Amino acid sequence: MASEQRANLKPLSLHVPEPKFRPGDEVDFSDIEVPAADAAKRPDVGAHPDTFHELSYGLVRVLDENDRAVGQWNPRLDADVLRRMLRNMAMTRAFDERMFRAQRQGKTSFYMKSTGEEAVAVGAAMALASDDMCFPSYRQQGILITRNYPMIEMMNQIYSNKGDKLQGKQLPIMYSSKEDGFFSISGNLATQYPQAVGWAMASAAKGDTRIAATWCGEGSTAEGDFHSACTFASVYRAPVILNVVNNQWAISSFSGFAGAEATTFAARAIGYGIAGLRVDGNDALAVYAATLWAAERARTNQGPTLIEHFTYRAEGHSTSDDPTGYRSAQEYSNWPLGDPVTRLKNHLIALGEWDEERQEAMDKECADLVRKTQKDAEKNGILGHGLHQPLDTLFEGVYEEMPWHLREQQQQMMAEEEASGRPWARK
Ligand SMILES: Cc1ncc(C[n+]2csc(CCOP(=O)(O)OP(=O)(O)O)c2C)c(N)n1
Ligand SMILES: [Mg+2]
Repeated sequence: MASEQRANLKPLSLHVPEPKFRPGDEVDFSDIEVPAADAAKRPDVGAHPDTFHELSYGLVRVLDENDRAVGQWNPRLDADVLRRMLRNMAMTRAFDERMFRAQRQGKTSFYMKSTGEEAVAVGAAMALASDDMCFPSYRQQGILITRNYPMIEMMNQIYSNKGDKLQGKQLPIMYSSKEDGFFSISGNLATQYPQAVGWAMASAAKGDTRIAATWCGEGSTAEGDFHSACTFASVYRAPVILNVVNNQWAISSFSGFAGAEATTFAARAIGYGIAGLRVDGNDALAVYAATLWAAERARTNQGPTLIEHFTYRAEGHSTSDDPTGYRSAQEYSNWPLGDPVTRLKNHLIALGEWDEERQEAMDKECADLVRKTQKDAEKNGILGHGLHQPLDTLFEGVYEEMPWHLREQQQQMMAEEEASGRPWARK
């Protein structure tokens, strides 16, 4: 045996990552470096990819500890735009709260919140052109809200009811809207990455001016799709923004399992020759500024950008998850980058453009609108109100002409249903 032949060497061993804190542990995040808000330099949008080392390991921030917008990345937005940004984030949070509760009330089988990560989707959606194409993961509902997609359509999809445009064929929350440049969400992690790069390449090949943006979680970067997408994006300088939302957790598995102990996710860009930016994901202005920079780079044919949004998943992975079983509750309360909604609110207050009363009124207005919309959506049905789509439509909408073997299966299923006496077979 080889080990006997080399008895003077220590046996090989593997490093198995272990999260620093578990339930009940005292959390100490003092090792997380939070650079000053004005520390990061803003390079020219055409800068060569090999000059992004510092930006891939640092942190692009705009809002400082006194709630002021500072530094080279300050996008200098006017107060109306800031208030719109705040409202989009507050609406996303209100929507999440309500739909989470709807799941707990048994009205839908599944929901996923984006609490604590609202700035990632809203900040980016506001910086992109409204017709740029988004290839999101399941935690960027803020894009649809920012693009004014009707919330009732989202709810109909969550309830898989009569009004669901996807006819109950998708898992709740897996929205899709061609008109709003929102590609169908897929449960198969990271598939949207090569799709976004391919779409961006096609846009360039056709001489179009629209760019693509995609999002995946830090855990999903371990998928092969992430890496092949980066290669294609780099080789062809595809007009695409590759967002990695590092919310520290991938269900119960911590970011270390996707490589966070060794390096940053933004630094993945270095090996591919892509511009890499590591951004404070709880700072809506930093997300906005980084996205605007990357969009200009892409739109001027100067290449893709990989943006890591450093943030924290404040709630469970989904309604099927219970994070108290694997992480300390103190993690979120001690998170050094705070809460994105509170930070933007405090910034507007510091500017003299907002106050607590207006915030309270806005929160109430958002909650009321969500509740009213929910009532309307529920008129189209909820889980447990029977089957909302005719059963035979289960086979439709995939092929223009249904192949013979599916037609045969459809007929067989309908015959079985009719024989069973259940009412579902009736149209
Ligand atoms: C290819 C694939 N592998 C595994 C899963 C199961 N799964 C669903 S979500 C998830 C965690 C993803 O974590 P991350 O990419 O960090 O995104 P987050 O949920 O934190 O936003 C896993 C493992 C899946 N849906 N698809
Ligand atoms: Mg994650």
